[in-house]
Amino acid sequence: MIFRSPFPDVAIPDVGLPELLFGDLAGRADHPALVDGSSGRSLSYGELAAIVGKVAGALAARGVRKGDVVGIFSPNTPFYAVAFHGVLRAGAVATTVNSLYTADELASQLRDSGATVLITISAFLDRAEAAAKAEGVRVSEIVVLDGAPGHTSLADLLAADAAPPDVVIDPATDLAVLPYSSGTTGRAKGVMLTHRNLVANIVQITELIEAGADTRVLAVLPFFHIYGMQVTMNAALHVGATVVTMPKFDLPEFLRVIAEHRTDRVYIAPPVAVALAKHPIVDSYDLSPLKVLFSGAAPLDEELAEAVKARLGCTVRQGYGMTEMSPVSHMIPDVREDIPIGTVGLIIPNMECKLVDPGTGEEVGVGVPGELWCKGPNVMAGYLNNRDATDATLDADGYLHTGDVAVIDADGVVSIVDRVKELIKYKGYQVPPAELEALLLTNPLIADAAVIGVRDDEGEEVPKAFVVRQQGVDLDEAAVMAFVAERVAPYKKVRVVEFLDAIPKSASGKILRKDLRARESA
Ligand code: 4UU
Repeated sequence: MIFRSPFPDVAIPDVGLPELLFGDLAGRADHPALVDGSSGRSLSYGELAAIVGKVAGALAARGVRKGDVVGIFSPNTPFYAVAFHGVLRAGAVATTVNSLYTADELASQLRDSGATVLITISAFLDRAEAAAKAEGVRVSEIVVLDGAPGHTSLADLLAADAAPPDVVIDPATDLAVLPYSSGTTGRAKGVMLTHRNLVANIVQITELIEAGADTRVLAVLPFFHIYGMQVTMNAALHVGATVVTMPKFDLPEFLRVIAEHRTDRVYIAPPVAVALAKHPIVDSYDLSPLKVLFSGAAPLDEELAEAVKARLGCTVRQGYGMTEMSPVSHMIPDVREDIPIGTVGLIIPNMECKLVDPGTGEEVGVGVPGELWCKGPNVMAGYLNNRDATDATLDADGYLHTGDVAVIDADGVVSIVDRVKELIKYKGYQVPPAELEALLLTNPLIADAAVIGVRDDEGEEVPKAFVVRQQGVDLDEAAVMAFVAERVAPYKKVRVVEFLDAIPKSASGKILRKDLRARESA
């Protein structure tokens, strides 16, 4: 049984992303596109388009060609958007890197993606330089946006006053971005998203939200992640809104920016909703500008969402998506007061879904949980250099197997009820168990290891490691946690450890995660 979007299809412009966003600035050239929430400095649409063109020209002059990969390693600022769109305008592909990554994590993404240029900021230069030197990394130039001795700065790029290169983009086949996601299994992989994928999702999303030139969007979610990149930044730029950037989440600063910059549309992940529902300082700010609080990236608890709504007097909405879908497939439209905010709403335009029983492989109907499969113009082209992972995720009919379990009701409203994939999400960030397992196995005191997600006391999903010690060694929980913490970004830390005599495995040697999960609920 195929479930189709209840909305009519929207036309997807046959253009690349730069053309969609900056091709026609009529009436918006002087309107603010981006505002730095800390300094208040702003860039108009006209200025943004002009400097994006110059950055593209300067990158081309430095040898960046169509299809080349450029890494971006920076917190959210207006210049992130400049770098991002400059790369795409040059016909190159942006691989966006998590700001919290260690030098090793950064190096693996640069190596795997084949990036030749890395754009960063001076505060991240230590990690950028260490990663660029790592074996197999091809980065030959590091651009430091705010400048650093011996490096090209954004000012240098702009000073060249170069015209953007004449590149012809084929939106259907040319890649625009290469964010990393572990998908349903294994380590992080490059997700190949074409210009068509990004453009499609932007028009699919903007069809269901009430946003325009008067809208002021708060961009605290990182632009390196597909949610921040597409939903917060690109969709907002498409409708001519103003995007107010914040480099990281800090509750008082977040509340100050909403109050002072009068942002009416704020995108968050569920942990921010917890703070908004419970923290006493929330009452000290005038949050009346806030009209729509939109949550995604992890399950939003209905009761919590209602508490935030009651406390702030705003509308709360939820969306569901995945990097591999550019990212949105389901959301609650702004105007649909009737849809429960603990659900992920309706299938967005131009998409269709199936629900498939993970045990039997049979398609299921209304009211029965099944793995969610989705198809549409926003679904990725595949994983970079990884045919096996692509084939395991995208089937011959074009359906992406999400690894999430959903239920659809008779009105077409979808709830996410479980996850059958390995992925752990800590505060909305991806923590691939395979990566932590491989890391644990590099410890000579560890004979075997498996990692799953468990709930902590606050209901937050956290990584738990099951560890088998080498015979006769002395190794405690704290030592295991410290070993991991020293080597990964803070959000990937193992937060619970249990020692076992053996990791349950199938005959073919696969970790039986469901047996480990069953131990937890027992
Ligand atoms: C339960 O997190 C994302 C995308 C987030 C997003 C998408 C559309 C936010 C707002 C929006 O409108 O991408 P990834 O690739 O980092 O993680 C994807 C996984 C999903 O497979 C699912 O397990 O994150 C989980 N997830 C959710 N789970 C994402 N959104 C939800 C949700 N409820 N609302």
